[in-house]
Amino acid sequence: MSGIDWYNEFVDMHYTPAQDDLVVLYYFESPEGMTKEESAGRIASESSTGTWTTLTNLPPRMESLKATAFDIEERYVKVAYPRDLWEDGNFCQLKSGIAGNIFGMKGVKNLRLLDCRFPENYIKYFKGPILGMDGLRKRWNIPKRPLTGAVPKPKIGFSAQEHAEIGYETWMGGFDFVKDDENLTSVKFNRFEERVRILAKYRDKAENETGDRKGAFINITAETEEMKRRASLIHQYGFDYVMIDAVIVGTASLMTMRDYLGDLGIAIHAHRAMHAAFDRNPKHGITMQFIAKEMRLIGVNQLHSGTAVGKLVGNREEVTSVADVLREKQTPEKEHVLLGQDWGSIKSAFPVSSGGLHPGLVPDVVDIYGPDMILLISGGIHGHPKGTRAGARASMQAIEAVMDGETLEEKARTSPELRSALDKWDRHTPK
Ligand code: CAP
Ligand code: MG
Repeated sequence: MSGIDWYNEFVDMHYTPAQDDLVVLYYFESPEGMTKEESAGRIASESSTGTWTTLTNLPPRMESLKATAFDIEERYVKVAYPRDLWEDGNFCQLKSGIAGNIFGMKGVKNLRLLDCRFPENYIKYFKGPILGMDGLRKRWNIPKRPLTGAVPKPKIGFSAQEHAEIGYETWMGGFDFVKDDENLTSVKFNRFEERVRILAKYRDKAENETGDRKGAFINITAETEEMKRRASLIHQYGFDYVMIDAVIVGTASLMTMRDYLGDLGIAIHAHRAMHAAFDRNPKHGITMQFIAKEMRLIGVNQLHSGTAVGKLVGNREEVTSVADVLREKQTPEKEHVLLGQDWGSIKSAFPVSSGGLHPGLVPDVVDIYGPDMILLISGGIHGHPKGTRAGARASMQAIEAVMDGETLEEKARTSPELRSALDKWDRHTPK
């Protein structure tokens, strides 16, 4: 090493990743006056064993722990990280490395973590989902069609009793699940304990009247010990799902909850609120597919992944990439988007499509995802001219049409609730 810095020692275009290297794909832009190689060297260095200046008396081990930027193509760089850099089973430490200081370096104008490919001897330390998609379909006896749910809307403001009554109407309209919204936890006018108790009462009523199993994604988001208490109450009332705002509670808390809930046989519905704070900008931040990879490894059973046609950002390519990460045994490689990933024994997870949907958009969403998904239609049922139960019925009629290869117009001839929904929204794509 000579001179003031040694970043160039973290770049080797002839390097071939070892079998058990972790490989990360980044998008980056160099600042004025800096070459791609100089930026790439800084990314590899700062996320592994480097620092800003040359050092003296380093132990020989240091050389074997260095990351290597080995494939720089325009604004994309692949960096290989030796497996020994990473603590077994500690996803927090991984993010501190590959998603830590480097985002603030002056050596990049923009930086986006696109994807990370994990070797088998890294993923084997993670539990993954307690049940895969097949296991959940079996548990709920819903072999083929999308599983359905809705949030009482407006998202917050109802009392526990009012919330549960809307939930009952949702279940009676044929939906499988009633979901809390991301910012509904335990507030003065809707205490958690009361909501669980009353929802259980209406669930039992709906099950008795329909003969179908009915469930709920009740939001336990809070400090971790409190989440455990709320999960235990949910278990006590016979529910076998919880909802967690997974990005907000964070990696450490989610890992704790995966362990705790796994022992209770409870599945996790992961809401992704706050993801757009860092995955929306195409030039800087962290992609939703990387977040999805983390969530599947840790072990959520389903994760919001967008609609492409609804009210929130996320185009078709992003939505299908996230779905591939969650569902496939082998996630395919997509240049500059996804690194291939063999998931070994990690079970699959359902993508959740939600946000601005209504019966008229069901064909589009099923066309994008196929039927292996959780379909959440909330404003799109409560805004139905004949109310929640009719709105849920209209959505189920739209799903039936798609599963039977019928157009919505054909189906609407014998489905008055669908007809009313199409008369109000047609194929409207909300902004
Ligand atoms: C949808 C929703 C969901 C969003 C989250 C909302 O309600 O409940 O939180 O879908 O976005 O609060 O907007 P609507 P994403 O069906 O009434 O729009 O799924 O993209 O994470
Ligand atoms: Mg919501």
